[in-house]
Amino acid sequence: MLKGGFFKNIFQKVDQLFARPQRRIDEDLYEELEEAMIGADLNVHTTLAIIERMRSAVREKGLKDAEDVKDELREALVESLTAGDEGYFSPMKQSPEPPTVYLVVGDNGVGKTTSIAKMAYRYQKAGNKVVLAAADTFRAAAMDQLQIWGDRLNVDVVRGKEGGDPASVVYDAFQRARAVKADYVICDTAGRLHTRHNLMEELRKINRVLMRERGGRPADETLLVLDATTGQNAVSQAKEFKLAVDISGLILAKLDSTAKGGIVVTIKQELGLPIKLIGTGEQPEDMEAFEPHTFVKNIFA
Ligand SMILES: Nc1nc2c(ncn2[C@@H]2O[C@H](COP(=O)(O)OP(=O)(O)OP(=O)(O)O)[C@@H](O)[C@H]2O)c(=O)[nH]1
Ligand SMILES: [Mg+2]
Repeated sequence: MLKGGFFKNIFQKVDQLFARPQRRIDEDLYEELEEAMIGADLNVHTTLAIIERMRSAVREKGLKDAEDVKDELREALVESLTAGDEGYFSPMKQSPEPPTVYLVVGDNGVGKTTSIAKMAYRYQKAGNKVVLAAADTFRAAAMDQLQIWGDRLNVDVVRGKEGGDPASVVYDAFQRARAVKADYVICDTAGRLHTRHNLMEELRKINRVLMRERGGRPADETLLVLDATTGQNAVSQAKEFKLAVDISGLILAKLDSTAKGGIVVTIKQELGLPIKLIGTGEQPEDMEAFEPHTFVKNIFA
């Protein structure tokens, strides 16, 4: 279920333009809309296309009411999120035989560990057994943080030594999961190493170890976490990760903390990577599967 309220901010400036009393459909409205949409991190290309679509709808359907234009905007947003790519929204892949393995990657501070805790909470609540791999061996504090979540949620955490080999932590977690017949292994990874090159090499090595252990099968999903509050920077990060590792989907964290919800559309347009989950707060239950219709419905209060 969607938490009421948090989406309200996301497109607030755009929404407010329609809410003014006696709002007329005129050049001012289009101009203010354009500015507000771009201000909400919707990319320029999409913004202009949507405004153009509004203009023709107003002409062809003889729309008079600003509320009707808002309906056009809603439809256009849903279409930009769903069009052109049948496989864009797909459920999380499962392994034909347990455990299913998810690798969670992303820059430091974006929300990896918290998102993993939320996933663990979700799967466990649905009756699954989960093992977490604290493979961010670069920082002891990072492993501690996952451990704290594990203790709080009563989920098994497999950890290594500080400075140890992350791939061997993933290996150990996988073996543990097999031994205890767990359904999921979710692996936390480092957000920062001495060099970017090392980080990408490490992620590739983790997948090589998984493939060796799983008869050629890498992680079922390699999920890149992006911080929704960082806008275009998140898009650049994704492009960089995408070049180095095979990202299968995105977790968009901190959507509750931004007024720039247009980033969701920009991600689809510029990256083509499906948003699988969205983060809506700091608590374990603050995560939703991403669904375009519900999302668009909710960004307008
Ligand atoms: N409001 C909000 N805060 C979030 C969300 N997800 C994560 N955070 C917060 O963002 C901060 C960083 O989250 P972490 O999960 O530690 O991020 P990380 O990617 O594991 O960071 P490193 O391990 O340092 O690379 C924490 O204060 C989290 O509580 C979210 O969806 N909403
Ligand atoms: Mg972390």
